[in-house]
Amino acid sequence: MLTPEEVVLLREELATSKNPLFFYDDDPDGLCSFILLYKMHREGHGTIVKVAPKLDASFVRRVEEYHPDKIFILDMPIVEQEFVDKVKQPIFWIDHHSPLQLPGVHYFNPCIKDPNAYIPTTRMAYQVSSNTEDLWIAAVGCLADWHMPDFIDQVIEKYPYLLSQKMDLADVVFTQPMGKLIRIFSFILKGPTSEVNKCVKILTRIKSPEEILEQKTSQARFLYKHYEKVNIHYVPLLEEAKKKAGKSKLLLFYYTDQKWSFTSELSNELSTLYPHKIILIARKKSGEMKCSIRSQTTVLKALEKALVGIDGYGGGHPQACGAVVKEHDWEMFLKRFKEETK
Ligand SMILES: [Mn+2]
Repeated sequence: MLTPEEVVLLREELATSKNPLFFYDDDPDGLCSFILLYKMHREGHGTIVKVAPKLDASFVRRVEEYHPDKIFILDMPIVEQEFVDKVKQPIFWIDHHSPLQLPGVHYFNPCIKDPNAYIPTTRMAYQVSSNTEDLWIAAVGCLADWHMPDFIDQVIEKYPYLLSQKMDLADVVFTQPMGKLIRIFSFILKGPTSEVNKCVKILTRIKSPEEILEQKTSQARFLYKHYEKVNIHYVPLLEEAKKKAGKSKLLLFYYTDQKWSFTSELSNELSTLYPHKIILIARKKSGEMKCSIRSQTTVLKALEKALVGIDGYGGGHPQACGAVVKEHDWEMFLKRFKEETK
């Protein structure tokens, strides 16, 4: 969690910013962090960081385009020094991946003090915004990042139609209406950029989760339609992946799709269906294998070892991580990964 001093500092910096630019990760935790902070003053712009989980110098263009007075980076595992050096604005980076301290950046990461802390960025953004009207958004961001928020009792009390009682994280995410809301947030981020941006804009104006789930307004209907369009592509892939669950400890599923990335949604859902297996979902795109890995026991170390000397990179959290491996090194990587996870 953020310290009280950090909360005060971030509130002050947001309050005095006339045109903040937010860069955020391409997942519900990133999205919810942005919505919570943006709604405090409704100033500035948000940019989703797609393609790779890092903010590199190619994003300097965005800064030049929007002329922000401050930059806020949310839930991004990597920021490149070149980006920091090229922009003149003060940078505030809130994250919960492996700490990476860069000179010239105001950095907020609970893992610096406690390497085992697991506090999604949304949880910290909610500390800063502390607007109870957005309790449901805070819950979506935390749960989507596989974290049971400390305010779950409030969620049950305020939104019994999302979650009726206390239960396991996996049950909340996959058996309750709350889970559907998480899926909607996740699918809002998929599809053509212009449509995604429109959805995000709409989402900042939605007043309650009920509005979306019951499609009460034309804006909510737009979001729901987008979700359904994406879901049509997801469901058959999940069914196909389930067929790959055999006797082996590893559930490996590949698919090729230029347009739709469902690797993390598939790996999350499969890991709860098959809790004793290591799940490896790989999507082939542009000569690379983009992977999402899940396991109930720690798997990050095995991934790091398997990647040594391989043309690729990866990282993340102990039980949920990702990697990108060049196709020509894939077989070698897979062989090593199997050995490391035996
Ligand atoms: Mn996150």
